[in-house]
Amino acid sequence: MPRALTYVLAAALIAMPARADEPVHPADVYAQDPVVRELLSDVVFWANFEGTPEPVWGAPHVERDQALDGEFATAPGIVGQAFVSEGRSRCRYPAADLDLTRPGGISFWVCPVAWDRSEPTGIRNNLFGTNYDNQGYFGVNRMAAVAEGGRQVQNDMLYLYAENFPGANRTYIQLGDTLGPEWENGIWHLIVVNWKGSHFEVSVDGGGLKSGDLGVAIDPTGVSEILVGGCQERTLIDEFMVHRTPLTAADISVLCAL
Ligand SMILES: [Ca+2]
Repeated sequence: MPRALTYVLAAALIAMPARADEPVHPADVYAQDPVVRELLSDVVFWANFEGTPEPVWGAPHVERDQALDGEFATAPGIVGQAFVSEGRSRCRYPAADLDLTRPGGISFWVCPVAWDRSEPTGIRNNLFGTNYDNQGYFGVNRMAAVAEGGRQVQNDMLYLYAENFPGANRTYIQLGDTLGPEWENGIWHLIVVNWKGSHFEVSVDGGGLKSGDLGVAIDPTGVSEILVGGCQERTLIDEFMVHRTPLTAADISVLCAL
């Protein structure tokens, strides 16, 4: 086990009793490693799913019933416990900490558990997204292969979408033409989404940042919620964080090495 992860696990176990009434910042949990601590010092929201959907940092006053659609279940995660999303279950949080008016970023871990990749199903697994009031929203989905008339017309894909922003282009950032064997069930992946002005960037597993441009500055009006999960097929999601500044390639490498 990597040394940094050992630190994190030990610290996370100490921090586990914390709830909304006893907030814990991830920089303090990762305090043993100064590089990780520095990276996480700008985290404004953190849900670690240690037995509850409630965030341990940011979005105070979220109560369990308000923070959940469907069943809440956990399973062993990348650190401690992870949220099990299936049957479209998802965690939902006020977007107050997701200020799109300045550059920022999101990071989270995903592990497919029961993704059917044997044949085209057209199933959509929502990994992360924003809710909206008649205006722009964005998120990351897995779209299983699609068949029409016995012919496969779309590959099994992971992509970021940004739609309905006033005056903006619809933006899709396709993260590879098709999900490779590294997306077999049981393997964890780190997904990072940055936004800067009119620009979205996405990285998977520390790979190069892929980008898409809305054509106009991202307008935060109407983005009301952060949604974590919403998968049809059983999927684990863990250590969801909103960062005050976009993550650099070096930052992402640090997260990947945990
Ligand atoms: Ca966790």
